[in-house]
Amino acid sequence: MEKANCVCYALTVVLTSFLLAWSLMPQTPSHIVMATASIKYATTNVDTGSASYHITKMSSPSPPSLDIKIPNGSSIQGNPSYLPSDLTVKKGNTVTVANEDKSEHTVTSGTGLDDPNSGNAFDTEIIDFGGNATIDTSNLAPGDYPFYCTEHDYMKGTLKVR
Ligand SMILES: [Cu+2]
Repeated sequence: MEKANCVCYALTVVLTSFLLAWSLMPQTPSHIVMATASIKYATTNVDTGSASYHITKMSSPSPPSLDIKIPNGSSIQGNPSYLPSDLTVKKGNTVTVANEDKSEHTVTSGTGLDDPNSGNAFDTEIIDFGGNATIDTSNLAPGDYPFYCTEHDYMKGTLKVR
């Protein structure tokens, strides 16, 4: 047999086998295939709908703020001192402190000037009017850390590391 004829014969065998296999397969009318497809599609939509509902529920709360603001007027006793005064963070988070008052302030760990452990956990030291400071919590053991301002020790808050 010539080479060309040989190739032609092989192709014919393959094609015939394919057609034979196809004809032996149970035939499904195309409208049933399409109906099944749309049922599957509808089911998928229902699933996707419920999945995206859960995703929306999980992602909708805004991430907790890691900022402490010292608002204008905070040096006056009785005014809000730290906003928030009670902040929960994850160990490793960095807390940013913004002093928006017209006085100098600190965020110093401890219960007050008479606390012997004052400033041991963290201490921003003096933050100038309009200035910022950060508190790195990566070296803090999980727990509640009261803090205060060394310039105005009635300014108090709690940093909760989890
Ligand atoms: Cu202060």
